[in-house]
Amino acid sequence: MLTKNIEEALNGQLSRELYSAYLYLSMSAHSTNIGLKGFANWFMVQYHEEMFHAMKFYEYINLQGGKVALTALAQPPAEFESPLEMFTKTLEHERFITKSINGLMELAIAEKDHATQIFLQWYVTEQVEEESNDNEIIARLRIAGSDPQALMMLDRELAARMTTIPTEFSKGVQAAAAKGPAA
Ligand code: OFO
Repeated sequence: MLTKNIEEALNGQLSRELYSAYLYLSMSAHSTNIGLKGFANWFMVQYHEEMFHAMKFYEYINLQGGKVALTALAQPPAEFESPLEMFTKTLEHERFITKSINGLMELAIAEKDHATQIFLQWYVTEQVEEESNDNEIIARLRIAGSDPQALMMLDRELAARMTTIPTEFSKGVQAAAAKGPAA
């Protein structure tokens, strides 16, 4: 069972995860548009990951007898000056999400909601990985500077990123996850 406060906070985070997906889909579209297929792939994989994050909240709210309440999503930015700007914005956004998850955890602790604390633990760990990935790519982009060859080499590396989470969300996250990674 969820308190009203927790239910509202979980729904807020569900919207933020959906916005994250929307933002990275926009970055993927921009990358395709400027001919960086590897970057486009990396952001498309990230889009799927964010949808997975969102659907885990969706499923948890339902599982606990709460009501999912969807809200309008803001329009994401569509133009970026450079790949470095995209990743700087990505890191900035992920830091915002980390703060948001931490806030949710503090609320769950204050309300003595142990189940929600356990549920959120996965996101706490995930955020460490997400920020670390972004920091690593930002460092690589800084080293590449304005060298087009170095940029294309990084583009090839990012093309290799594969989705490791299930994408059949309509079956429910748990059921889809039981089938293992998406092809
Ligand atoms: Fe990018 O971790 Fe969810 O939002």
